[in-house]
Amino acid sequence: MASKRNGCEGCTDITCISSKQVLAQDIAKNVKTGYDRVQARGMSACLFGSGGTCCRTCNMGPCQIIDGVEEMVGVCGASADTVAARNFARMVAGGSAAHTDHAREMVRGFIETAKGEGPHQIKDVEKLKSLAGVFGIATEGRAVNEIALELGEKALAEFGKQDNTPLTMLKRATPKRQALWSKLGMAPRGVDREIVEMMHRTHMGVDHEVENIMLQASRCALSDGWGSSMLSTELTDIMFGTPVPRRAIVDIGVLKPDQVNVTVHGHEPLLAEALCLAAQEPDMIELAKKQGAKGINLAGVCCTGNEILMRRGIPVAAGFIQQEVVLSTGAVEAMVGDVQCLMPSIVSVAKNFHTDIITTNYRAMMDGAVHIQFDEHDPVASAKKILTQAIKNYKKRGEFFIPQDQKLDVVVGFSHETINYMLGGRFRASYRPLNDNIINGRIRGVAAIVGCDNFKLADDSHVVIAKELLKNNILVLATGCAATALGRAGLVNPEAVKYCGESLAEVCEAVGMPPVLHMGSCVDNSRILIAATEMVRQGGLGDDISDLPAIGTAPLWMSEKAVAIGQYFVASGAQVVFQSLPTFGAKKFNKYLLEGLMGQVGARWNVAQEPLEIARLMIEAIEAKRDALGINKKKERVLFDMAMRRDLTSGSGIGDVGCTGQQRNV
Ligand code: NFS
Repeated sequence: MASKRNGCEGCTDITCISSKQVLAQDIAKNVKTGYDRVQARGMSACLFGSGGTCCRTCNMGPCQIIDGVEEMVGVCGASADTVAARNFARMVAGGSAAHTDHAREMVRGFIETAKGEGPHQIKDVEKLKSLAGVFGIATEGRAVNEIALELGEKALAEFGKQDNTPLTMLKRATPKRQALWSKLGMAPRGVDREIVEMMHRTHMGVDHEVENIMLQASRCALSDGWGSSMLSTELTDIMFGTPVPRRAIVDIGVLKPDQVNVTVHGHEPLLAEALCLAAQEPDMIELAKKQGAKGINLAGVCCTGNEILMRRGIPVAAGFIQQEVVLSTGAVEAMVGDVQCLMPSIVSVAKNFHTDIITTNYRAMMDGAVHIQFDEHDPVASAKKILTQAIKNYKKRGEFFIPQDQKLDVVVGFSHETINYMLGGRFRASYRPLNDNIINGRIRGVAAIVGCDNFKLADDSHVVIAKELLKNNILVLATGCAATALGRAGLVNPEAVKYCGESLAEVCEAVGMPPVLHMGSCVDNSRILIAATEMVRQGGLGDDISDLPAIGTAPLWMSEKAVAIGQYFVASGAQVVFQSLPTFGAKKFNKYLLEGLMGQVGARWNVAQEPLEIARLMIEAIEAKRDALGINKKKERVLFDMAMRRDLTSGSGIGDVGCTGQQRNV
């Protein structure tokens, strides 16, 4: 079978080797994937939809609006700008809602843990105390679980907060940013409230002014980035352990021919953690052996994969774009999902094989799937029920194909804390060396490559962008499915220094770190906000995120969550580049996103079509920030001497952290 399953004009080849190999097998010949559906649709995407000017907010329409044509406004008189801004803002609300509902579950799980209920413990006490400090919770002389319970309850209250004071964690931002948010009326008050207000204001007949709609969109997005997502990341770290560098493997080759393969797909780590615990229980292993398997092999898909990869070193089988492909191996006994990014098509793909799709969350059902409700009060028992269903399928496995050589080594686990210690050394954790290397020009700046994959676009886009950035001595941070894609290409690995410019390679080699730092799942983009703020706090790179030589991109975004993330990055002062935005049908609104926001929040959205164009734009933006900071003066290049190397590596680096799968609180 040719690699070009989506051979339509304008579409791209499947570049991912493991996907090509699996889909070329005879056993996959009846499988239809997103690539096939893109091909079947051709390039007939509706211009009103893609330009953002299709309005469905009331039943006088749907109204398809043409900017500048008087008779082509909405029946209510809504202009293209109003409609596009409302649609965009609703995407921000949708994405923020997804992160927020996920985060709420994590906070509830955290409270149960603090009460001593369930199988988990408070693992990172240092981080607990530090976050307790942010919430003004006394820690001196108190029991760990007592502090955790107060923190959990205060965190939960952030969701339903009704007064007009800002969310607690906004105080982690730079003083300048906090002052700006407060001046603009952009500081979020309650997480749920901002989403509700966004939906209200974009209801028919309420807010029609682009800037006012976007003011609330920023507030809503910030309630996600600095509110729910950040809470989720921090409390998950405290409960399951803050990630530390560890070796792991990614790609479809992580499936095992002689074990029960269970792929965990979705987002909330409570399910995945419970499955990890249950899979180690002797009765489950015994059951698997009775069925003729050598054991149980858990592998992640999408962001759940990234969560357990970061904290446990459990392999990731696939990112978003490969969820159907991993099933097409015929080697998966069950794909277990909770919420978000599960394509309904996986049920029909699974029907070609012995595979069960198991849904576990009452919020996310699927026709044709087996539903086993995950009981958060008895997580391991639920997980055992799920695993039992999967194990029973092992004997039914027919012909299968695992691309065994397609598994790439990665070094993951770069939480903000890890970066701090790795660069600064165990005894003087600090971003100072990073700042110094940026100021002296060895590292030109920092770029975040985040977000999804997308069947419409070249699936190697992340890789092309990353290689160009590395070549230009820009350090790359990665999260989400972008991080998985970079891992598949061998870039999340110290050996990837071969792709770096000379000076970045020197720094990475001295520290022993990969030039692409895997920072986790999409909710973990909040780690990037904290890391960026810490860089500012260290000094020498301006007094706000908007001064940093740093920029983000989500080149293959597909989910509303990516739009929420983009908006909270921009509202926090970090520029972003997307491949396209559903806004080009509304000139004034589009201009506001691409230019106007700059004057207001010091950052803006950018759009560039081709991966190399995206990379170039990012490099230019970083160099412009360096110019503005006055650090682009020509300096004699300094090569690392032994003393400098010792200085960089003393008591730090991934070498001494080890990759044993053990948690170590940093
Ligand atoms: Ni993020 Fe994660 Fe992947 Fe996109 Fe979906 S899994 S939360 S939304 S597709 S990166």
